[in-house]
Amino acid sequence: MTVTIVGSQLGDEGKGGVVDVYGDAADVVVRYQGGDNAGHTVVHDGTKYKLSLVPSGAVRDKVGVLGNGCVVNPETLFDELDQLRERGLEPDVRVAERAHVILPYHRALDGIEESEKEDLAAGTTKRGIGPTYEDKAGRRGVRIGDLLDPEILRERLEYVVPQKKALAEEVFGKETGEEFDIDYLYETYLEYGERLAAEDMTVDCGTFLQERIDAGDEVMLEGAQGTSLDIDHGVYPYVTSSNPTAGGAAVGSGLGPGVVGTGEIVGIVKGYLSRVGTGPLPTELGGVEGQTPGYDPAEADEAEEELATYIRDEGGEYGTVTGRPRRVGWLDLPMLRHAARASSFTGLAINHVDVLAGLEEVKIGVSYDFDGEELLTMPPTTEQWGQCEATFETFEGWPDVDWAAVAAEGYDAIPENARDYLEFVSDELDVPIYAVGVGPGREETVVVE
Ligand code: 2SA
Ligand code: MG
Repeated sequence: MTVTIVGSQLGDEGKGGVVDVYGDAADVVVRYQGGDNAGHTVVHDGTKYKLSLVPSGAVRDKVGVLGNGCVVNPETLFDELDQLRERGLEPDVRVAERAHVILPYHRALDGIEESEKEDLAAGTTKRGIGPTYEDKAGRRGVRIGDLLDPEILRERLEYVVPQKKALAEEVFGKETGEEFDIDYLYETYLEYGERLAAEDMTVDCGTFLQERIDAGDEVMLEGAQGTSLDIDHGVYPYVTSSNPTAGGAAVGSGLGPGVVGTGEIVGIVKGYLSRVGTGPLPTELGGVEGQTPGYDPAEADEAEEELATYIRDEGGEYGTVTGRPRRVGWLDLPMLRHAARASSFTGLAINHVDVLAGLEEVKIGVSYDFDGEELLTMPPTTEQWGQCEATFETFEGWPDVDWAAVAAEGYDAIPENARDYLEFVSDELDVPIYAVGVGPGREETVVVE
């Protein structure tokens, strides 16, 4: 059996606690898309681990797999593994031979393109994710399996590196260094290949996973980012370059849709919205300069700004690296209907219910007004989405309580108004609630029996 975890909004939905709960029951934890643009905090035996690439299960004595749909930066991979080992763990991590390798020129180009694109910049994590997927689609990528074969690696680099160098130097007018040097790349990445081979880390992912399932193992497929950041179903071009939606779990792991589709598919929902970077956001509260399109602080509604700041502070909605404020907004049901359909959610985990506690009233965007027409789901273009005005339904707020005690007691201990809010969302999406997050860790994740 499989359990697939999918972000239903814009990433950062608080997958950690839910991943912890389901990960405990799993034998194998697989990432099926993305790379070191994720940022999962895993708490195990009272210790916090920050991982951006290695699947969370690796800290819990599970087999962690980076599937063929991932883009892998070997430097990050080995740094994270070394860190785990320094803390006394013995992580068992496998990497799909079909997964693509993030090379230093991908990171360099990610930075260069972001600064050139201006208004169209997605505000990427600059980890080289987009440029690596570009090369994958362009059939000029380097795969993990290529690192194991010196001749193939040399051949691939000799073809692609001069193109990348010309792009950086001639199109963008930048000076380049060793990250565009064939010999340097060859030596360095061959060494990574040797280490992968020495530690017996590479697998034929789909076959490996199917064998584990046939032997009775539970497999958790851990999505990163979220539905509205999906390259197909998200708010293009303000998206990541992979498919976080559940179809991506099949394609990116090598398991068939029949396997993924007969398992559970849990949509992770944050009880409100937050967003890093630009693009429309119909249920946004207030705005953030430089991120909210057309935002002018001089014309902002003071009460709304206060509310936004309250939610931002309570939810810790500030960039982990830069500290810059994230944009926040009310829950957006059209966005969630779109997510539930695209991924066939069998259950929901709704997080951060504690963050909204203490507000007098809480709103949900239930539909959009698009030029006089009522829309119940997201329109296909981002420009249309930008013209949508949210129609809200208002709910009575709930008090701030001892959430640890609530978590210990179970679902019925959640304040009644919060349960009304949660059940409204579940009814509208026609998907049952499997879990409710009332704090960051697994202890604060209420599993609905
Ligand atoms: P990139 O670097 O090419 O993927 O950036 C493209 C856009 O995608 C956004 N992005 C994210 N937004 C929120 N959370 C992200 N990752 C989570 C984290 C992990 C998760 O906590 O870091 O949710 O699983 C994430 N990754 C990419 C980015 O801001 C650009 O708008
Ligand atoms: Mg995060």
